[in-house]
Amino acid sequence: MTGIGAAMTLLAVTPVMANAGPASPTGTEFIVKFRDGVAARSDALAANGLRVVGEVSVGAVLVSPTKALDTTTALAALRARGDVEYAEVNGTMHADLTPNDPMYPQQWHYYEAAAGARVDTAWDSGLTGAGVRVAVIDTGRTAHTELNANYLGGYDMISNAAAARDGNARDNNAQDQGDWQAAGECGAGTPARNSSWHGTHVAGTIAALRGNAAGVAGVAPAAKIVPVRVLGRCGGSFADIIDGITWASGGVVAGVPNNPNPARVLNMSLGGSGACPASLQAAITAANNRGSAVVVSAGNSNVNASNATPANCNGVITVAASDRQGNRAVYSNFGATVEITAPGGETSPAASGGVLSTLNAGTTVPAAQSYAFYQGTSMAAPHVAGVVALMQHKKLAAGVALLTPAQVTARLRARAMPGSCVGGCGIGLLDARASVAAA
Ligand SMILES: [Ca+2]
Ligand SMILES: [Ca+2]
Ligand SMILES: [Ca+2]
Repeated sequence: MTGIGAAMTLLAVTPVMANAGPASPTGTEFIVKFRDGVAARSDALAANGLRVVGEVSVGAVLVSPTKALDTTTALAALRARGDVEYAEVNGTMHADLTPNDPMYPQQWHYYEAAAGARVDTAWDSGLTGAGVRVAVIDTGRTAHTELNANYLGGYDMISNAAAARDGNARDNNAQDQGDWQAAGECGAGTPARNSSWHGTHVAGTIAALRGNAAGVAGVAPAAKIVPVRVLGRCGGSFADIIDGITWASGGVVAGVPNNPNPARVLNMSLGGSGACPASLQAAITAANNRGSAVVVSAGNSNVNASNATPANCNGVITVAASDRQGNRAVYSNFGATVEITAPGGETSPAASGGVLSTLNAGTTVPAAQSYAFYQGTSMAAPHVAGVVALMQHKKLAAGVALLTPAQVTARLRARAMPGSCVGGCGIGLLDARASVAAA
């Protein structure tokens, strides 16, 4: 751990429908074809509790029940008739979606057999994260055409104006001002480094626009991002991060207007060393009690995450990182506090082994939007956060209560795929498709 005392740092290592899926019967309508020369027999249908509601262009009729009936029984009765050629459920198809985003083929971390998180097949459910807000507690936001439509108002929670680099303390503008540093600026021996635009990368994995014929795709491309800026020059303080968690989840922070967009998924791709501070634990527990699942990175030090925080706090979903082959990434922390592993990639020997997402090209202050491969447990966590958004979208679409944080964790873990890991990587590799099915 480098940098100023009691600071946490970001956890990226900077390098450089067409065909039908299985039908989903609604059970409410049927397509019935009477034999050629036989007009639709309204009396026969009525005897089966059905009535014609439309025509289908192959000479069949669309029929709807006039009373509650059992689908199997109704179909059997129709098919037993000599004048019925066929009768079947008017089912549902979904796009077997292959995104048209030109950089999607480089996002191996979504679809490759070895270690991809099966995001592509999860999308076949039609779920997009619509209606779900995900707080990205990180370096803040930058303008990007892949993200602008999905940003909601966030907050700059950095209380030190020098660290914030925007000339003031806390304010309602979550703009990432850059976290570049000169050699030694953040403690003896710390290297010079360009701005990371870390929060922009994390946000892109969660909710970059998909299907817009541009750039990359996010895991939950219709989820909304609430950017909460807590990391600036030389990292972020515990106090600011704690208040960020409280605010993001809908709690009260003195001197700050309440968040109009409380998030039920929080992503924290950041960490420091040591035990979980009691104050940080209290904030996480309170967020859980408000219904917010808290997804955190395990850390990038190739050590047991028991000494990395917030990875070691209770009530968080601690995410380790895998490489492109499904092995624990060389840098990833591990151990009993890890709940699950997701793709974090390795940018050596080839950058393309990292996770591709949105970025900014500025070396210090923001400049043009861009894309880049990063590696890190910081990149793994947002895969999980995006999948949680898909899971909660499923509950919203069904009009039922959202999953509690404990239910989210249990469903993610009930359905993970096996991976290769020495030291403990939780239950295994994230399986988006199965997690969504279990939600
Ligand atoms: Ca500020
Ligand atoms: Ca896109
Ligand atoms: Ca844990």
